[in-house]
Amino acid sequence: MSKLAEVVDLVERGKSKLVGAAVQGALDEGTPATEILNGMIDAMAVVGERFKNNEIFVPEMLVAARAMKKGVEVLKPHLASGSTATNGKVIIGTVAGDLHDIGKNLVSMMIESAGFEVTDLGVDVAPEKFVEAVKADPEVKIVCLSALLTTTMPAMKTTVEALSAQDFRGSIKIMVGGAPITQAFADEIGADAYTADAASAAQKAKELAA
Ligand code: B1M
Repeated sequence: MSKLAEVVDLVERGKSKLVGAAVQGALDEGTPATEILNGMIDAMAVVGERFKNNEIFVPEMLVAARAMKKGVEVLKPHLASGSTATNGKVIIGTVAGDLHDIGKNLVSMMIESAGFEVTDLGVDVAPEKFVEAVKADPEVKIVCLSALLTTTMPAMKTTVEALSAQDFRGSIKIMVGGAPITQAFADEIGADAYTADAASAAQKAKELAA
């Protein structure tokens, strides 16, 4: 089994203690960091499919998530471009009611490495918290919202509405994303941009801040 295949297998099985060494092994074999990341993302999709089919349950999803986080820790220095540019300030969070943070953390990491200063409000973030965070720092240029559940898509809408009701709306851009989010939904709720993955989120942030 190649080291990359081992990483994928370990994430699927939630073996967080072993993943770090396997990721390092894959890097040592010359596997590009993005390929390893994509392998781990695919592993999480497999985990999600098994959950949907009732083959595994929430605890198994949780350990797989922990394993992926361990892998990303080792990968992080190899993914970040180390850009020293200062493109501005970004606030990011997962919307109210939603505890998924792996995708949000990847978006945060990629945007940071694209030269932004990122404040991560965490998960289950109420609309008012996003509003307060922007009010507290007039230099914020972009607010990034992540949602992984169809049931928390309305919270994303409410958050965009809360931000749009503020005087500062004209000076910030709102970016949205997450597995159930689409361009059509982003348009419907009045977000400025939707991107499907972390790398394109970083690219879009640069465009919006230019
Ligand atoms: Co949950 N979960 N989960 N879960 N979970 C999903 C999302 C699900 C699709 C699984 C399934 O049924 N197939 C399903 C949602 C179904 C739906 O809404 N239609 C689901 C469910 C149902 C639930 C619970 C309700 C289960 C329960 O309790 N009965 C529960 C809800 C808890 C809550 O949030 N209130 C729950 C709980 C959990 C855990 C806590 C156990 C764990 C999360 C741990 C954590 O994040 N720390 C978990 C996990 C791990 C998953 C799956 C398996 C993996 C998610 C993940 O990390 N993927 C997931 C299945 C799946 O996604 N196929 C599933 C990897 C990650 C890199 O991808 O987050 O999509 P993702 O991010 C991508 C893009 O979406 C994008 O960039 C990333 C890639 O580059 N992106 C953005 C994300 N945010 C962005 C923002 C942007 C731009 C792009 O701009 C701002």
